Amino acid sequence: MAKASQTYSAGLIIRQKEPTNLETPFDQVDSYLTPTDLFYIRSHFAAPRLELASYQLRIDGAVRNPLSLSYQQLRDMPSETRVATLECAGNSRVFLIPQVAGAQWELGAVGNAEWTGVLLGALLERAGLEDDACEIVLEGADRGTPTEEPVPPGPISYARSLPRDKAIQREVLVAYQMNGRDLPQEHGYPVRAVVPGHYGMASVKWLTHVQAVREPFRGYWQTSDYGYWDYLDGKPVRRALGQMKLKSEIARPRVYETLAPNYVYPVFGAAWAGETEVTGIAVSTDGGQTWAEAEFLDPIQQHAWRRWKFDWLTPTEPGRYTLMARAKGANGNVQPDKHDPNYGSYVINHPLPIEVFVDDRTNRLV
Ligand SMILES: Nc1nc2c(c(=O)[nH]1)N[C@H]1C(S)=C(S)[C@@H](COP(=O)(O)O)O[C@H]1N2
Ligand SMILES: [Mo]
Repeated sequence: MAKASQTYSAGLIIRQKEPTNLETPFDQVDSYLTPTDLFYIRSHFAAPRLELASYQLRIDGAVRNPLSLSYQQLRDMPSETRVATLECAGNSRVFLIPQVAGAQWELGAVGNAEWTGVLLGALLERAGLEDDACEIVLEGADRGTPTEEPVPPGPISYARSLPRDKAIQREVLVAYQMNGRDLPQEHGYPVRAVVPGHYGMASVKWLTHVQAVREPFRGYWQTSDYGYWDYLDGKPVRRALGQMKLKSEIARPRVYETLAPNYVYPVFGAAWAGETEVTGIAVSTDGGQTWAEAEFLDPIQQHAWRRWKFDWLTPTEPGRYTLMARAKGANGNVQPDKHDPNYGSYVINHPLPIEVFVDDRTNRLV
């Protein structure tokens, strides 16, 4: 019999109480799949309560046969399962100097889960996607008035579009399960999109409407919010965030942890990328002056993170040390040295400094 005091999850960190924005304590990450009750939650509005009996997924717009499917009809379609890492585009924002507005995520607005559902591409095929449809708009049932300028005149629902080419890829799911169980309320029950390789904002929760459109969707969450500056013939243009960038994070030691001198500490972390593969991890324990290779604990699997470890013989000299990890991708990319200001308060994928203390306490009376 389970003891009453048995603990299953270390719990989440509150970044915002209402709407619910909760962070994974990243130093608690161990397993390849993030347990559902440790998986971060990022919501712009209160979670809507959808009833299974009345749930309908509408698929319309630039399609030959608009259709509406019940929950049971979705469940009766062939299912697919994918492992995918979701990272919020604002993850690690707390590391930016000077501080920027928005939820002050540290390392834990990221997780890796197994998702089960039907292919978005199969639904679009059934609906007869028109040749001139360029994007697919995914809309959730949650509504409210967003806060970032420019603010729309009234309440709107959460909606994001995907380029047609991405939407029909076999990794993109209309999912009803997470880690082998029905989606929890806060993760989009009963049905959500899962867009592997893209930042979390693309994976629309409480999905009720899929609309094919003939011109690019310019909605709030691709313009006011979740946008960045790109350059076209040298001129800055606004674009919507999409693919996740290469990134590695150190889970242990945690920030400002104190370690004993002269022993082997297993530095542990995870690394992921958007559409490419993570092929190498370099770790520095001296603030980026020298680097050594870490060892992967997981094989390459596209769209999923790879955990890694590095055995660090801690210095004999007490003091403050800065650890950093830098991932390399199959396309030859490495993480940039600094945050790119074109991304504003998003895409914080430079090697994050994890400061720790080495202290010999054996001769202290504590
Ligand atoms: N309908 C809806 N879908 C949404 C959001 C939302 O506020 N409403 N937040 C998005 C963002 S910004 C992220 S990072 C992911 C987080 O998914 P999770 O809460 O299951 O971790 O959901 C995305 N899908
Ligand atoms: Mo996000």
